[in-house]
Amino acid sequence: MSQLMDLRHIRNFSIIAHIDHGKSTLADRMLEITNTIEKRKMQEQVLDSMELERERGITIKMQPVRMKYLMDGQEYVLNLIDTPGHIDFSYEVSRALKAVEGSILLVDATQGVQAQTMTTLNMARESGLTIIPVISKIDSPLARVADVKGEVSKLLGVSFDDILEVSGKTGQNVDLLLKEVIRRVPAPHIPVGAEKAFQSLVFDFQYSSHRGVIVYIRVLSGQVSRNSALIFKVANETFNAIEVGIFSPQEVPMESIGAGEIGYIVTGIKQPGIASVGDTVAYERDTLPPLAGYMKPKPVVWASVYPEGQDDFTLLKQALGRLCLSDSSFTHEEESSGSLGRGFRCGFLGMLHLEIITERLRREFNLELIVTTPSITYEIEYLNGKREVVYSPSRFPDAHLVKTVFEPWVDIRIIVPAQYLGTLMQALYEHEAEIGDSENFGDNRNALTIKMPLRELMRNFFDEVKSITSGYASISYELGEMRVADVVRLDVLVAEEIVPAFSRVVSKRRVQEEAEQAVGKLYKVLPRQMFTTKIQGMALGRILSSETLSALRKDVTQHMYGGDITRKMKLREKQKKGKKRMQESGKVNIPHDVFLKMVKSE
Ligand SMILES: Nc1nc2c(ncn2[C@@H]2O[C@H](COP(=O)(O)OP(=O)(O)OP(=O)(O)O)[C@@H](O)[C@H]2O)c(=O)[nH]1
Ligand SMILES: [Mg+2]
Repeated sequence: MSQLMDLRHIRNFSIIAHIDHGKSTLADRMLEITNTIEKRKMQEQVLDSMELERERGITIKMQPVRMKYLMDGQEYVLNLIDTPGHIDFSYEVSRALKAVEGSILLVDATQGVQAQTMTTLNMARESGLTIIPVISKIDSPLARVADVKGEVSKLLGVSFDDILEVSGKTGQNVDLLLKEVIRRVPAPHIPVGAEKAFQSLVFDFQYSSHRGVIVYIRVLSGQVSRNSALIFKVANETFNAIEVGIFSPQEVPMESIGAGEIGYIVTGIKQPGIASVGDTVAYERDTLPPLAGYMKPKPVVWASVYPEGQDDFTLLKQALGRLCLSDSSFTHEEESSGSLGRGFRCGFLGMLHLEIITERLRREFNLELIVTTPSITYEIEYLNGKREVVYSPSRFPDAHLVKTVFEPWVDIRIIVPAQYLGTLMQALYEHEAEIGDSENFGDNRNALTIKMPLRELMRNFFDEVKSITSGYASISYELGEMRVADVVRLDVLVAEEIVPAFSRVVSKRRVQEEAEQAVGKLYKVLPRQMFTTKIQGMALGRILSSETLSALRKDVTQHMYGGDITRKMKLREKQKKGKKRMQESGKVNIPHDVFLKMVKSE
């Protein structure tokens, strides 16, 4: 039996901040100072190990890592969890916060307090964590350290002396920060009444094709070793620990891990749906009730995902099952649509999340996909009294059947420099927003609280605000209450047939404009067909806009120059496949990139 850690010498903490404020870069320096990663293996934002994280320079998934640090002759174990800053991945942050006792709240000295600074701070406070305020990027020539310290001191109600100043780039003061983590963050303590039993909270998981689900756990009490007979308390499923270990940041097997520690258990479980975040892992014989778990996040946007060829349906099903074992915030269920065949209705926590999941499907599973226009959920009260939640626009009922429609609203926080307030107000009006409190932030910036229909937030609100404020505004939001909505279904018809993938629900007052836009866009991106093709926008039983695509009589490959024969063959293959689908879906072949182009904003 290995020597278990003395709780007094363990500190568990996370780094939280607005996107890009330097969390992962600060973590790099901590890993260096503590010699956790060899110099030659070091690279920038080393904890961002996913291909997409590296390409985009953002953190998508939280990453725990264990470090050792010597202070006053005593060795401490520091478990750090680096978290993502983007709003779509807030669920990662909230889960990480339940596994630690303290958080470093990082604020970029060149940017100041931003919307996600406040959101993540509130999350940390709700979890009762000790907060260490830190100003980052103090090396930058654009750093405004004193101003930003002022903002942070006001936000937290602390004195300037309590706020640390660091640079993740040069490493300045990072050593000092580690010492402050040891001083300020409380050591873990064992919950009363559970001293002997092994209890651990699953805060994340990963999937390995050889070893099944690997659960990431925070041990609350007791200890766990390899071969222990364990149980998922909520799922009520037993398994044997194939391996237990810690993160360095790669998995390092240990004989056992004990109270106060963060580590992993290899479960060998291969089927989806058993392991879930928030579940409690305990000894099989244990009789204590499960720990308080996590709230399941509500999807914000929905989109249907279909394989380009129906032969890939099974592969897509497996791929989605696998993705659910590495991303607990993503949901999917089977559906079928006339023209697209069998596919899945998927729920995402935002547009970036949608983009990341569909990109992972393409890359990790080599799947060609059709993704329908993202939409949100509506609650319908029919004239006959029936109520139903509709989360596919093509299933949104005709107006004459409906008594009332309810839609989700969001609570938004925007931080914006005062000079942009005027133009921002105009945009808010156009997006049907209700403006609440406004707070002066010092530094000539305002923090606004706003309510808006989620439908309007999804109508490119982020990009619009970024552009009218030259990138100086930051936004965060959370789902709020349901309210009565004045919306209708807009259908797009190609050759007089509704294409369900293009249907959407729009505000009644914008239906004409939306119909024109949708038809205009499709007119631009749809290849010409063998016959004259009508493209129409229809709502409330009326055609609102129409364009006619003239006929084409040539083999498309003639347009290709370069004479690459394999490319031509491929195209011919595709055309053949397309023809097959054309018969299935009626008259018109809509290539999958047209669906993509329709989804993408201009
Ligand atoms: N000058 C300067 N630049 C920094 C510092 N820390 C980070 N950066 C830069 O800021 C950008 C974002 O850094 P990251 O460490 O990825 O930020 P992050 O908070 O982890 O970002 P997300 O995880 O996506 O929210 C990168 O271009 C870094 O090089 C710093 O101390 N000084
Ligand atoms: Mg990061």
